[in-house]
Formats: sequence, C-alpha cells, structure tokens
Amino acid sequence: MSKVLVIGASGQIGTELVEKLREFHGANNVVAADIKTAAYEVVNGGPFEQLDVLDTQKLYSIIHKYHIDEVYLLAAMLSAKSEEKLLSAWRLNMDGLMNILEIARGKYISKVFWPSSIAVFGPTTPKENTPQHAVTEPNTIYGISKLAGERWCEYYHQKFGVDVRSLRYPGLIGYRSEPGGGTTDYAVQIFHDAIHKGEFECFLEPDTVLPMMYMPDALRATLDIMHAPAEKIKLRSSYNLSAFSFSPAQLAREIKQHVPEFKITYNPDHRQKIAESWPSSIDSSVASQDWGWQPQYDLKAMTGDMFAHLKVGQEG
Ligand code: AKB
Repeated sequence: MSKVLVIGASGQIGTELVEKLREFHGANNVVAADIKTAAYEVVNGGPFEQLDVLDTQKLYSIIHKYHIDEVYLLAAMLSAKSEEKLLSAWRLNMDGLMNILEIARGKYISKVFWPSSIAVFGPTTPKENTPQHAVTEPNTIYGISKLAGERWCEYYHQKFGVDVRSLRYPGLIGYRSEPGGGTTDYAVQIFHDAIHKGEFECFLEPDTVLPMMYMPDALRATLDIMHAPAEKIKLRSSYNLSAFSFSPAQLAREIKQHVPEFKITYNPDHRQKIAESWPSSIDSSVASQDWGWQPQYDLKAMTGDMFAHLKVGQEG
C-alpha cells in the first residue's frame, strides 16, 4: 500500500481529500501536513505534521520518517490573494512545486499530484468550450505561476521520468470547508449567507459565467487520475477538467428554490477583472478520452446537495 503525503491538508480540497485517501489507503498511510492546523478529523484521523512546503529540510525529513511514496501538493495562494502578494505568491506556488519535483527527480518519491487551474487561460483564450490546447496568456500572477508550473511538470516528466499528474480545476464548491483568496469563492460563501442571513452581496457582476465543479466530482477526478495506469496519462502538463458553468444570477435563481426569500445584491470589485479574463466554459474531452473523466453533478444537483448538508449541519 502506498504511503501518501498531502501538503496543504487544511485547505478547501485538502480537508476532504485527506479523508478520501485515508479510506482508500488506510488512515496510518496518509500523512496530512499544513503550515497551520487543520480540521479536527484531519489532525486526529491519522498522522498530522506541521509543515511549510518551502522548508526543504523538514520536507525531506517527513518523507523519510513515513517512507512516503506519493505526494499531493495542494499548498498554494489563490488568484485574488496572489494579486495582493505577488512575490509571496510566486515563491509559494513555484518554489513549493520545485521542491517536490526535485524530491521526485531524486527518486525519494514515485508519484506527484499538483493542481493547476482554469487560471492558465487569459483574455486572449477562446471563452466558450475552451479546448485543451488553447492560447495561454494569463494576466494574473496566480495564472502565470500555474502555467509555469505546468511547463515544469511536463519538463520533469520528459527529462527525468517523474510521474507527475495534474488537473486544471475550475472553481470548486463544497460544504465541508471554505476556500480562501480565490475569485470563485463567492459560489461557496453565497450558500452560507443564504442560510444564515437570507441575503448575499456578490463581488462579481450578475452575468459573469465561470466554469465550476462540485467537490465530490473534483475529488473523484483527483483519485481517478492518480490511480489510472501511467500509460493512460498522455498529458504531463495538466488536463482541462469541467462539469458545469453558471453566473451569480443563475446560481441565485437556483438558491431561491431552496430559500424563497433569498436576496442577492451586486458590488463588483477587483475580482471582476480576474473573472473576466477566464473562460466561461471548458472542454474536457481529452481527459474523458485518456482516463475516462465524466462529471456527475450539474448546477441543480450540486445546489440540492449543498443545502441538504449545510441545513443538517445547522440543525446538528
Ligand atoms: C480561484 O478562484 O483562484 C481558484 C481557481 C479557479 O483556481 N478557485
């Protein structure tokens, strides 16, 4: 059984991925790590280490201590926050990846998962059904770091045979933990505000359509690509991944089905420009062909499931 290290285990994806990986590999075979503490289940459901991914020595010592062979590197600064902290974003997003790729090149670990994003695309990319191979001229520092990361991943695979696998996540929506510092974050916060306040002020304009995905689909995609036979992973940069797209106004209409008195107002800020630079829908047919990607949730199913879980949480 593989020994796995998840770096960034307290984040939006990490919190849920650790649990899924522990079900699959066994609790003691999945080490959760983060610079800060994580959810109770993550810290207490198996080994947990405090780790800054830029601390190379500690990284090596954890990999050695637990005989790690697979790393999921989720620690990153997202799009909106990266625009405020250019150099720290670049350092975390790039040096963190380079540390892991170097460890894999040295054969201390055998497999790496690293998330890319729809942010690799920019204003010159075709907006609708953006193909796998499209113009990538991002104008955010987050997008630039993800694009550079994709090139490094492919380079390390081609030159050194590193088994690195990656997905270009769209905006992710889940009920277990909140994202931080992203442009698609509104699509999570809106649910919490709908339940607790009956209203939400959106930082994007009503008709800004972005590609989105419900967390169970994102987790399944991550495990599927990591568990697929190596010969099926033909792209070692990163795969387009998609489920559905919506605008704040469309999401608000769907939320009203569950909270009829719900009100949304709009007060667009600097994140509007970031959102406008991204595609509104993504073609993930290459992922479907290569390793069988198929989403299960659409907007309606996702909204229903979010409310089912958040309302139970509120009662409990
Ligand atoms: C963000 O909004 O920054 C992220 C992303 C699309 O990668 N959710």
